[in-house]
Amino acid sequence: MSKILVTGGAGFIGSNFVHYLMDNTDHEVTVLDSLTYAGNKASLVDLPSNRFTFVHGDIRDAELVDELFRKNDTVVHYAAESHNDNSLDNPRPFLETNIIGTYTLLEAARKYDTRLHHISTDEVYGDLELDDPERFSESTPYNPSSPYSSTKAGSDLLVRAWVRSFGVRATISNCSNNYGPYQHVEKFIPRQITNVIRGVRPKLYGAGENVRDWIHADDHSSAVMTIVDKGVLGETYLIGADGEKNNKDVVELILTTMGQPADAYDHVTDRPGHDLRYAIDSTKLRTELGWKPTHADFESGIAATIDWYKANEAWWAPTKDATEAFYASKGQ
Ligand code: NAD
Ligand code: TDX
Repeated sequence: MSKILVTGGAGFIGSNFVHYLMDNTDHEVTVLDSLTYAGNKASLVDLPSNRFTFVHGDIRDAELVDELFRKNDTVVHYAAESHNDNSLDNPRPFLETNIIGTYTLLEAARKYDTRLHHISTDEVYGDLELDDPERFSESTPYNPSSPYSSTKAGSDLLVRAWVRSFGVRATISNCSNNYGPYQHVEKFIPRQITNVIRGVRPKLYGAGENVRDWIHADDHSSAVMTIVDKGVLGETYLIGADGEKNNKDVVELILTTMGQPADAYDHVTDRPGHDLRYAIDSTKLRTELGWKPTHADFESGIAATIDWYKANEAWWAPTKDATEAFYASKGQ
C-alpha cells in the first residue's frame, strides 16, 4: 500500500482515477485540486475517509506542494487547463497551470525523489490526414496546434528535461480522447447528450469529418496504474483503445440512442485550427507492460454515459447555461 497524491482529482479523468483507485487498490489517496470552473467536489462524494483526503489548493503553490510531496510516495499529475476552445479564447491560464504548475511539481519531485507520473495528451503530436495509414507512436515528432496542446507539449518536455538533468523518477503517458461519467458539459460528448436531454439540437463543428480516437476513462485509469506499477522510469507510453470515430458518427449515435432522428443536429462555426484526426498506436504499452482495454464496445459505453447524464442532472445543470452562453458568443 502506498500514499498517492492525485493532482486535478476533482476533474473528469482525475475523479474517475480516484474512483478506480478506491475500487481496485488499497492505496491512500490525497487529491490536490484548486476547483476551477472544471473541478467539482461532487465527483468525489462518499469516499472512505480513512483512505481519502481532499486538499483545496493550487499546483503552483510551491509551499503547499512541498508539504504534500513530503507526505506522499507517488504523484499522478492530472491537473491542467484542458479545453481547446477556452485556450483559443484566453491562453494565459493554460501557460500558468500547464507549464508553471508542472514545473512546481517537478521541483518538489526532485527535492523528495518522489515517483511522478505525468498525464498528457495525444494532441502534442498534432494531427493526421484522414487517409494516413500511420498512427501516433512514441517516436512521432511533437507538432502541437493549439495553445492548449502546445502547453501540454511544453509540460512533457519539462518532465523529460527533469528526468535527464536531475534524475527525477518520472514517466509520461499521452492518451487519446476520453469519455465516461463526470466529464464537463463543455466537452463534445457530454455537451451533445445534455443538449438532447434539454431538447436542444447537438452542435457539430464544420462538416463533422474530424476523427477522434475514443477511450473509456476507466481504461485510461487502468493504463495509468499499469504504468505507475510497471513502467520504466524516464519512458513515455501512448494510451489508446483503437476507437477512431468521426464526430458526425458520434453525434448520430448519441441521437439514435436517445430516440431522436439521426440528422437532428446543426452544423456550427468550425474551431479555428481544428485538428483533423488523432489516432494512437498503443503497442508499446500492450506488449511491454501487458495492458489491454476492457471497454471495447463504444455503443454500450455511450449508452451507459447517456444514462449517467440522465441520472445526474444535478451534477451538470449548474454549469450548463454558462457553457452554452460561451459557445453562443462564438457562433457555436
Ligand atoms: P478537467 O478540465 O476535467 O479537470 C482538470 C482539473 O484540474 C479540475 O478539477 C481543475 O479544478 C484542476 N485544476 C486546474 N488548474 C489547477 C491548478 N492550477 N491547481 C490545481 N488544480 C487545478 O480535465 P480532464 O479532461 O480530466 O483532463 C485531465 C488531464 O488529462 C489533463 O492533464 C489533460 O491534459 C489530460 N488528458 C485529457 C484527455 C481528455 O480526453 N479529456 C485526454 C488525454 C489527456
Ligand atoms: O460542440 C462541439 N462540437 C464539436 O463538433 C464540441 C465541444 C466539440 N466538437 C468537436 C471538436 C473535436 O473535433 O468534437 C471533437 C472533440 O472536441 P472536445 O471534446 O473539445 O475534445 P478535443 O478538442 O478533441 O480534446 C480532448 O481530447 C484530448 C480533450 O478536451 C483534451 O483535454 C485532450 O487532451
